[in-house]
Amino acid sequence: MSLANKSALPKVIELKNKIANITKKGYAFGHQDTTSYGIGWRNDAINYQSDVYAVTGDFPLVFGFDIGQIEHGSPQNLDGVPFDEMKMLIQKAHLDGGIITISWHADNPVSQGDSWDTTPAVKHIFKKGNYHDIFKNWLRKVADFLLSLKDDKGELIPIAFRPFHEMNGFWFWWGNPNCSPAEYIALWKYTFHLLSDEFKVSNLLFIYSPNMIGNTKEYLLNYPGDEYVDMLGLDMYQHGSIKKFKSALKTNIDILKEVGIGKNMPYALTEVGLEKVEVANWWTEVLDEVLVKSGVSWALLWRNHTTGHFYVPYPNQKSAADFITFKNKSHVLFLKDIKL
Ligand code: BMA
Repeated sequence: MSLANKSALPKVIELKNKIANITKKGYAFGHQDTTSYGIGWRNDAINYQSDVYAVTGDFPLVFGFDIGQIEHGSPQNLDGVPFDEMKMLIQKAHLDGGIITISWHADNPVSQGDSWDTTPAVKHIFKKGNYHDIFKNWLRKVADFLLSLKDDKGELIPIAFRPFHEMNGFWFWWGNPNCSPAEYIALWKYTFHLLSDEFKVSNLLFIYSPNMIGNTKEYLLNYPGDEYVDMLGLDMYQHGSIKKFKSALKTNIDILKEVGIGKNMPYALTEVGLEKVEVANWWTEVLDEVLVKSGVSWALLWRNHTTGHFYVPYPNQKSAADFITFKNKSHVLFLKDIKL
């Protein structure tokens, strides 16, 4: 396996191999902001916790974080997680053998609105564009943060970086109706170039991750090329019936798998979930039924924000018992399983 950034550290290729090798045993479980907060608690720098741990006695193997607002030099991200705390949680997860993945809900560089402000912006961020300096300065802040993620020996922590995700959806300023595929590809390449060449960020593995698609062509519509990508992702949430979701998830995973095998790249379900998990056996009868033997490296569930917006059970939640059954399956890998 190779890497897009030829100057990336050997640790990044080790991470890529580790991600690919997970599939020999099954797939990893991931959770966004798992140690930052959960239902009824926030990280207090004393107790290291997670709703996943509270229910199962183990942490996820994949730890998701988001650096939205780092571009402004803000002390905390868009969901109120202080960046200095995030850094410590990343160090701890890495020390324990976890895989770190980072997304970036970047603000709109033109309107200064949030990621969901769809004012056309992409075409203005390139050299000679009116917003080029702003964008480049934002990327410098992103680079500074990523280069500050170091382990206890002072060595950089490898990160699976997932910028400008769900680009085929209408909701982000980098999404297709708000920029063309050609503009998106240019955005990706320019971001890659700034981070890798200009700011010398050497600890990143780049993940391309569209939202749910209908066919391979759609999956690859915004693909910047194998020289700019290390791994393939896909985001997909259940909004309708179980039956419809399972069938669509299966189709989507088949596409992801076909592209992944063709490109010899690991692939993962970079976001998945059913908000509030009101289906008691969702873990074993919906998610695992589709993912078992699918070849995905991981499935990352989104954040546990409030009782109205969460994706992983907390103690006594309706799907908690099934979540334990799911966790105990030998092919579903949590943090302790990597030590086996
Ligand atoms: C979304 C929601 C938002 C959040 C964003 C970034 O899916 O959870 O509330 O701000 O992700 O984490």
